[in-house]
Amino acid sequence: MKLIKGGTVINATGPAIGDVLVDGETIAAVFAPGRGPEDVETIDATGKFVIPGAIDGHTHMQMPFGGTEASDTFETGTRAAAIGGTTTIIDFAIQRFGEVVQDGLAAWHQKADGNCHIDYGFHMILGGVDDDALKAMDQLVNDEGISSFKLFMAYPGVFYSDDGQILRAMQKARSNGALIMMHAENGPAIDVLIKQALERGETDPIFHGITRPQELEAEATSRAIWLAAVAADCPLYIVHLSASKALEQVKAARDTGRNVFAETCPQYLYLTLEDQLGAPGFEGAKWVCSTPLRSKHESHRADLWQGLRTNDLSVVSTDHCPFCMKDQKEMGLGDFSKIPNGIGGIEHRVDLIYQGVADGKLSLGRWVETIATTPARMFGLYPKKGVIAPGSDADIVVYDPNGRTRIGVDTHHMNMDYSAWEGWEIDGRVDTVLSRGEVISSGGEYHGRAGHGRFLKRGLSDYLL
Ligand code: DUC
Ligand code: ZN
Ligand code: ZN
Repeated sequence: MKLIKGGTVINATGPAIGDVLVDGETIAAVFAPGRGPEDVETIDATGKFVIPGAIDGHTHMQMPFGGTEASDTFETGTRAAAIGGTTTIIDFAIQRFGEVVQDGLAAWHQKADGNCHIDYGFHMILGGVDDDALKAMDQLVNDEGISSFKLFMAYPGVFYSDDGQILRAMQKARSNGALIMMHAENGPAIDVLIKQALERGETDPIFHGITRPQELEAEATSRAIWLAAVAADCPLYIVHLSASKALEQVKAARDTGRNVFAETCPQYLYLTLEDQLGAPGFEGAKWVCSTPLRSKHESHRADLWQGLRTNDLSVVSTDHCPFCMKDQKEMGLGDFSKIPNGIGGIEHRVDLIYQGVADGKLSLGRWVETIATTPARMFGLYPKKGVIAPGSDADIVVYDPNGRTRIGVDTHHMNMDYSAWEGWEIDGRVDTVLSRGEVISSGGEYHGRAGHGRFLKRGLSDYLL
């Protein structure tokens, strides 16, 4: 048994002073200060926060993309996650066009099995919605613990689903209780803009953002929302929402009581089209991701922070999809459309969103809710994960609000040869991390191991109507 003593326990409901008793892999009790047992190992949390281990509901380890593969393996990526206070990930298994869904899933299990430092689940990307894939959705929900499916309105010829395919998948989800996750960008229209830009000789990384205007994110978001309405209000979760106009669509749907949710990511809360994607030369390639970073001359970042406060944005995930500059991002030298899309950030989400607390933009409870509790509820892991409460897994982070975190390629643990946040020094620091009762990181020392992480069979979303 271990007693985490003297800290302030923060759940989604807010802070409360208390001592957390861990028995084996689970939380046994939360005591009023000083009321816990005395003859057990203690972890001193005086002056610190005790929060549920964070859950990153959107990662892409070893994802094949644009002729290469995301550079973090399940081993390196989950280790970096753990060091940064994330104790569960939900990665995207992939069914490619023409592939049997279950074969794509088996391939993902093979990549992850025995390699993860923390617990993990899978969503399933459907790259080809047909009769067999629709049948497979039932099997995955019923037998495999996979209760969410990602569809793409972008990337024609790769992952793209047309509106008819989307509607059929939504109808299936409505009947079996699954959640549809949507990459909402109008891919065919974007492809026209890309072709026209390249014909004009506009090849620099910034044109990745300029050819994906917010209107095409908003249009796709709106279309997805209406298609879900036609599918008897199938629950819909918009991934990596980046733009004010897309947020307006989600907000309008939620205001009428629709079962529509959205996440954003740290990169959209802090970084911009001009300052990062528009960096001189080829430097901007570091920040090529889709949806793209948005203009600093518009109100996107302020609107996204507000959306997090009002719950129009329910979750912060990373969309962790790292590529090195060397040999990977470089594939797009002279043609931005060939730069593999993705940013790595799994290690920094807890700190970057805590910075929102330090800046007065989010409450402590909302910090925990958006990075841990709501992801657990949204993706069928609650109350096993996402809360400090008796009976829950002892996935716990002791967080030092007075610490500082300096981010950079020399100190991070992700398998990337650059940092999207190079030189940033921010408030707060992950002090100690427990995964199912084991101290896997403490005071900058890492003690975890590959293979500790277990696959999580997930239930249905708590937000299902
Ligand atoms: N967006 C990215 O930036 N990378 C992977 C897939 C995606 O949708
Ligand atoms: Zn996406
Ligand atoms: Zn993604």
